[in-house]
Amino acid sequence: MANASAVRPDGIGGLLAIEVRGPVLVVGLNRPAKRNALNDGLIAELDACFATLSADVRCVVLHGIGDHFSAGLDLSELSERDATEGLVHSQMWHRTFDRIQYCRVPVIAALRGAVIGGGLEMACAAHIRVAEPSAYFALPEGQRGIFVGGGGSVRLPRLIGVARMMDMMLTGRVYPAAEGSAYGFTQYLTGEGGALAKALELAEKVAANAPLTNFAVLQALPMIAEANPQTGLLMESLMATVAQSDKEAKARIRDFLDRKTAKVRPGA
Ligand code: 1HE
Repeated sequence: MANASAVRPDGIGGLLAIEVRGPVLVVGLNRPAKRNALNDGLIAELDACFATLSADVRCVVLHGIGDHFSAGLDLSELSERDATEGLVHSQMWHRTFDRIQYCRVPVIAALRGAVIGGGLEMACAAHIRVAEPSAYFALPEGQRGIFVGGGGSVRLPRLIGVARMMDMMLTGRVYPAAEGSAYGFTQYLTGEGGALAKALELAEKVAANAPLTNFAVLQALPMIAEANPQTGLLMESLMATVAQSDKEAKARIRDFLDRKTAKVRPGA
């Protein structure tokens, strides 16, 4: 990272470690003593963080401070919750994780150690997931007598398929990083200790894209992919027309034609 980093002045409340690195906001889940278990306070801070992204942020990197991304739901808060409170809690998580998925800018999750339960649900709301070999993925909800409540049943099957998720929940199967990468949990697998650095490297690339292209990829592409084909094709045409008429697209294409930009080569 060439840019100097600085702690974000609002610092919110201490359960997140937030750094500004040029156009990239680096958001660390900061309860390492509790393996970044997701209590209400942490979810509230995350919600506030994503709700108040400043206009100069072009990409967010989400990671866990310590050896683990997240041990999932803070189970110590669950024991006293009745059914109505459980519903409210799940919908609170949905709102917060939606803020990640429908964020104005791309979100890249850097994963190490435990990526468990709600931690996996949170990672699934990001747009790119990078894992290092220590990362492992599990849904121990079955063993705990509960169910996913943070959007996992909506988002995870789209990445790995319903059958694999059923197996994880019924048998407690744990996927190590390499297998997880092959099966679609993550798009990148790095060397040991490399996930955050790789996420930051990717974030610099992502932040350099035309904002309208990033908007189209985050907001239009998932909708188009889920739409019926005729609706999808129309939406695609409309989005393509808007994107290519933007002055940034015209400047970038002019730069290519003038041989001012890098060619597309393998290994990029
Ligand atoms: C926790 C939690 C937690 C750790 N809630 N406190 N998630 C789980 O079922 C995963 C449960 N956690 C574990 O299996 C292990 O803690 C880990 C494999 C993640 C880490 O093991 P380790 O040996 O490094 O740490 P530890 O000694 O087990 O935990 C350190 C402390 O964190 C300890 O507290 P301490 O006060 O005794 O030091 C643990 O109690 C605490 N801790 N994980 C609360 N999850 C809305 S639907 C989503 C549903 C779910 O997410 S279900 C999955 C729940």
